[in-house]
Amino acid sequence: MVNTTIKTTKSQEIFAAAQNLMPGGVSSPVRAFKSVGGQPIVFDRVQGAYIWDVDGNRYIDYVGTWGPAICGHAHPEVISALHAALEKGTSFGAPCALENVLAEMVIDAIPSIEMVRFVNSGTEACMAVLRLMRAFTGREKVIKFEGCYHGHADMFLVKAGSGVATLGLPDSPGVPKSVTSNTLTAPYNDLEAVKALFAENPNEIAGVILEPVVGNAGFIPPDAGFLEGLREITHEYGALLVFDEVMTGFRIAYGGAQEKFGVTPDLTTLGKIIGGGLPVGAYGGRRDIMEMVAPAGPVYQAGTLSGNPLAMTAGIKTLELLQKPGTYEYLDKITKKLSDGLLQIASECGHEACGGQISGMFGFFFTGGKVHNYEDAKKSDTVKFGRFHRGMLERGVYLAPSQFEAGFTAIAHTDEDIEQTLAAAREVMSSL
Ligand code: HOZ
Repeated sequence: MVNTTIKTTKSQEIFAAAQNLMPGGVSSPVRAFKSVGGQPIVFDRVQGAYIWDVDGNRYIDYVGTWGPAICGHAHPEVISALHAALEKGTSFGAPCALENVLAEMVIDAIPSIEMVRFVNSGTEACMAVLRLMRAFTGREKVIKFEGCYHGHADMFLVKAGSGVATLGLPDSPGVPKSVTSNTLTAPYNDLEAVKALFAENPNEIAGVILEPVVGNAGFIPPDAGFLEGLREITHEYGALLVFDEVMTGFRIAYGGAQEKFGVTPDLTTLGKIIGGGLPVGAYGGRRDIMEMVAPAGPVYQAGTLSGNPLAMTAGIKTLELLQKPGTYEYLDKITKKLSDGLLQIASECGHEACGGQISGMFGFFFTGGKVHNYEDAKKSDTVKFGRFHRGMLERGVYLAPSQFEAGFTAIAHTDEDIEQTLAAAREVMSSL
């Protein structure tokens, strides 16, 4: 039996002070632990598969800074490349040769990308891609899926996942109806609903954007034929298909979901892993569409820190590390062991649960059956999840503090880490 009382005095002091300084004490909502209860822990340092809090407690980490830490935190090769880059300055606001290197790596890896534009976050990438979809097609409406999250830009805050789902927020105040009136929504994995929207809005829909594997409503994979069906429908109606691979890019396969499932969209958004832990996003796709982006074309989009040498360096080194043979097989092996183990333990302890994984992305819900969409995900027992989350934290395992976020493993996780995690899960689940 492990010691389940952890001392978090310093975390509590720092978080209490933060409440007066920043809304909710945080820089991004989910990390405030609102939906799992209790106080968030405040981190001091990270290394490999582990994080340490300000009170000196160590946790096995399955958030991985929400995905980028796929090689493990603070990988020595990434840190050393960053040290060297730092000596040459942090931002040029002008062309930098490192942009070419990362651009070539992205173009080589992601089937849909013939040209790419770097930005500073996934939100920025999705904002820009929507403008481009509309400009290219001359149409204003766009279809997104319930529970999918494409950043916090106004037009995507409709039935959104991630923090919006975690906090159970209605569509956000401050978002004008006129902006979201062109955002149409359908349940994920429901091709008939998508067909109906196209039939009801002839020649008005610019395209369909989705997380090809949902990570922002919990982990929800596409049903067989769903992505292929979207490709056919968008072709039929002269609309664009956009994969938001901010989470899945370089995560579920080196070439993302489009490589894994063999479905090539017209445009793709990226983030997280391609920045190696520094702020980065990107969008790219067919050359004829991307050539509409300024200054090659008239669709405006810009950014002072875009393509900065530090982010490019961390991204390049991270992708180089991921190219080592066996990376994705290893991620798949340890994550399957974790995911299967959690489901097995839940079943043995008498809890209804379902879930799964693809390579180093996983999730589970406290509900029976199978989760196909956000409505199914909402049936999960979130109170039970909150108690599970707290129990795991007390046993040195850091999971995403929300039922509606996927988990992530890293090549730094060992078999022993997984076994310790499962031992902790058995203790917690047997006492829920
Ligand atoms: N919205 C991101 C997760 N899907 C990040 C949350 C955070 O950093 O708190």
